Amino acid sequence: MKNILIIGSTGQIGSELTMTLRAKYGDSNVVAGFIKGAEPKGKLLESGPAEEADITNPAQITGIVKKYKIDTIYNMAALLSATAEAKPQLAWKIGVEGLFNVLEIAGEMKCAVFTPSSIGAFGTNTPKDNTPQDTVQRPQTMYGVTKVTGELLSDYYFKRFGVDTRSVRYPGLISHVTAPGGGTTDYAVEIFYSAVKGEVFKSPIAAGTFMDMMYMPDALSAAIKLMEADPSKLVHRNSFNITAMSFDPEMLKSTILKYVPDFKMEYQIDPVRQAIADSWPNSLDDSCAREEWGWSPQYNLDTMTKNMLEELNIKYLMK
Ligand code: AKB
Repeated sequence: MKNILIIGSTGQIGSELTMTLRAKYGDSNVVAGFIKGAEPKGKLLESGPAEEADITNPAQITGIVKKYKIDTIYNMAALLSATAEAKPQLAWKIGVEGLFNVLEIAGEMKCAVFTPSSIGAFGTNTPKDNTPQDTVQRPQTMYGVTKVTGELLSDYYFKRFGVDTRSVRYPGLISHVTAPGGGTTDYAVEIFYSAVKGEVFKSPIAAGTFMDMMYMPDALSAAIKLMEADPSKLVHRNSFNITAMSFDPEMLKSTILKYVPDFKMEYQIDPVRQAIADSWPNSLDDSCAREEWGWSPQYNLDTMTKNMLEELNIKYLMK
């Protein structure tokens, strides 16, 4: 039986991951960890235990691990890329010092740890197309610095102390449930809200800027599948390239136009986000994830677009 703690359970990934893990392992076996000001609400609060779990407070995390006999921690606490550029000190505190706290506790209490990395762990001198699993990682953003450090720390704790650490490098994640905040790839979510509301979308990212993306159901299944993978098959651990699609704003617009023929998009480039996007790969090679633990996404650009529009239309019709 698994006893799971999600740190950051009210965030973009955490909110859906908590519900998916509760459905799989039982509501009472998955603790929704939150910070003050981001308390769980509705089903997330009602369906299972919830505890304040501030990643910068190791005593608080240790208390929860002991109380619920936690054996697996999903560490979803992070600032996204554009916010991390605005608040670099806080990004380090959460992304690196926070992870260090989690790894220390995991070593002592024998917990497995999942911590997401990102396409942000690469930089301008990384090969841009079909970016290999093992390649140059010299990111120019604080977000990227925390992600590379997190990958190294996690591998170190596995090799040195035997902590079962695992991770994927998430691309931009698209979801109709919880909105992202402060990310470079957020435009690929916001565009859908404009499309269903009949508004003109102003893209902060320029035409021709390709980034990897993924629909949330695939992102959740990646985390769970990797944590359940046979450890003897894992050559890599921290962190696996994974992807489902790569597109630029024009490709996304054309796909939306198939379902919303009067959709309109203009460009209003955000220089901070554009510079970050320009430093990231166009597309990742995820063959190691496919070979080592059977990674395979279910959604492509067309099926994701269709489903996003259907779900958001239901959401807005119900308002
Ligand atoms: C961001 O844009 O910051 C994130 C990411 C790709 O890591 N969505």
